[in-house]
Amino acid sequence: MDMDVWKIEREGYEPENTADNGNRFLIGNGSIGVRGTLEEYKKDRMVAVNLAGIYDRAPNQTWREPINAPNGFYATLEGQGNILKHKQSLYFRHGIHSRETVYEQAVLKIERFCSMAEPHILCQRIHVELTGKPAKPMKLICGIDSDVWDINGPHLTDFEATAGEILHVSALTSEMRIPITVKERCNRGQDEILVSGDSVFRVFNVRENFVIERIIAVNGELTPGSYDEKLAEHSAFWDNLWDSSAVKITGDPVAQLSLNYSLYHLHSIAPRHAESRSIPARGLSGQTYKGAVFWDAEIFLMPFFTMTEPSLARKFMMYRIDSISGALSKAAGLGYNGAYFPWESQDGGTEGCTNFNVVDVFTDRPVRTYFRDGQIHISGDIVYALGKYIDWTGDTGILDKGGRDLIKACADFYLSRAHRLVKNDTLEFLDVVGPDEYHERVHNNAFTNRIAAYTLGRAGYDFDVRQPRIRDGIIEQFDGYFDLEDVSLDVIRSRIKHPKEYWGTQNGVAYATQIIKQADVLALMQLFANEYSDEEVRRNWEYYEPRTEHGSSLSACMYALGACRFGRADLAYPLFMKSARSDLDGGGKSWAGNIYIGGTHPAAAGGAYMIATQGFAGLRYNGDELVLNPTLPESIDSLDFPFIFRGKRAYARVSRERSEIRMG
Ligand code: IFM
Repeated sequence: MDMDVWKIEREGYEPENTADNGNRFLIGNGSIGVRGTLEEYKKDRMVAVNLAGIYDRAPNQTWREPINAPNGFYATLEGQGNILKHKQSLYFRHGIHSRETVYEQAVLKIERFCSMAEPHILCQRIHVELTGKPAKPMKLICGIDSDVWDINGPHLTDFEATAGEILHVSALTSEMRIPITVKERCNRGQDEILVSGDSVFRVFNVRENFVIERIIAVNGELTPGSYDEKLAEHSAFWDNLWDSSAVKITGDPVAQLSLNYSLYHLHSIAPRHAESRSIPARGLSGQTYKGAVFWDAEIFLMPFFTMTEPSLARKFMMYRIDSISGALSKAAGLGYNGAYFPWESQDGGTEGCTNFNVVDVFTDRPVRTYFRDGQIHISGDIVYALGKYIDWTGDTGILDKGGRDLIKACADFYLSRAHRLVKNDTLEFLDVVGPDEYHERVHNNAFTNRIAAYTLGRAGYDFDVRQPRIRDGIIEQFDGYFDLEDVSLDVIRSRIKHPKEYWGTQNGVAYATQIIKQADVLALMQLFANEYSDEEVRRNWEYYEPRTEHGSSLSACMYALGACRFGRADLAYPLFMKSARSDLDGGGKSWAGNIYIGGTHPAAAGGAYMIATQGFAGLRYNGDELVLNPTLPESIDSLDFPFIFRGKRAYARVSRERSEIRMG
């Protein structure tokens, strides 16, 4: 039987896999993300109805994080007996989550989705079949449950829970007192209402086979229409998205499923409903990483949206343009000119990154980190993404909407942050952190210097920026990197004393060695691909890859793209699968010291798209024309995908025999 490349399923009731399944089975519509937890779960099983763009700082907490709304999908059976069989599935072509649980006395089937057509609407259908002989009556309790997961909460206060025909829970965020409301209507009258603290439930006495449909509105009004009508609109929305974005892979159904799944995630968290919004590093999978937007959005997500839905890519850029005040004040606060964008950007472009971003597992004390002060590449990453967006779409109009000012402000920041060498009048950047966060406070990180030079150039400034040493064709990641202890990853692992210990900062096991967290020089070579020959990429790949932990999900994609450059699809393929299956397989790094960093990995999903289209198919714009330079893995016979270039629909088809781009 052919494999269904649009569906995942897991058999067995597995509360021990709550965290991974919560990510794996996530549904969302850009405005709301609902973790793939089961309907009867409570906060201890990480239930989250994550709201995009609303942040709060709970009393006595040091940082803001996004809000989880009360859970309108809550449902549980009573009197059903033990579990005999259980299956959880996700039909990701249409973003529909299902569970089917066979109990001793009943079969419970629940289907749910976050409407793509109406971004504040959630829909659920519950089906109970009584299987006892004779059938045993039982209770179904469903409603709005306020017992949801909070990492640094509680974030909601002043609850009101009421029930008439409609269930209604309202609350205010604790810091800014933003109203949060959840309303629910059901197509069938209940036997009883239960108001329990801040939650409200319908209780049904189930005496025969039974189906109910529930429509839930989060921060908005309930809208007319049945479950089936809403499902039809939602599914049609998804079909349109796939028409303009799906990459067809022939010959390798597992690769096809994995890439479909990656693109599903990207679509589910894309802020289509907002004018100027971006995507947080952990998507809408909870409060991890403070719901903040990192460089992930510009470097790893923008390519997918620029190619398939440029109007959305524009919103990402507008988010940075509209939030430049945060970047101006961050630069000013540190004594610099121009715009230094937040490393972890929250609402209005405020910096979410603290100076103590890791908690040491040995002392349980926060450790001073320099991501906030040192990852100055972020401003250049934004300018780079804006430049690429304009080159690809031809949308120069964005320059007049604030893009030009943003580029200039970022260039001004770099000029004031740089040291100018008297000797040869070049600029240096000292005390920075590159993409490899294990080495903080380094000088002249190659990636940072190049992206700063790009920014200065794009702003029309004429300065030389120093590039680090090159030894035997290998670019030194930063000044003095080659002098660090050269040990293998195995040796580093043998030095670890605690499973959750953080490898970076000055006491970390990697700090004084050449072991790096993620692609750094290889990221440089990918972003500025036409400045390096295939042979240079190969040499650097072979040097740095064995020294890379791939401790960030952003790493594999850059190495896969590098391997495609020198024709080694066999090396790229496992890295492609690692990126595409990051949330399917789960088990990635979930701790930075004592801080939980688990959740979904949109950058890896975006990276998988880049590998398929720019790596395997080798699609790029060389300034004059679009070209294809394929490096197909053995298992893949062909790739077909649509994209939009300069406002026009195009299709690429790549096979071993023939490659072509068709416009129109
Ligand atoms: O942006 C990344 C960073 O490069 C590595 N740590 C995780 C961040 C969020 O994904």
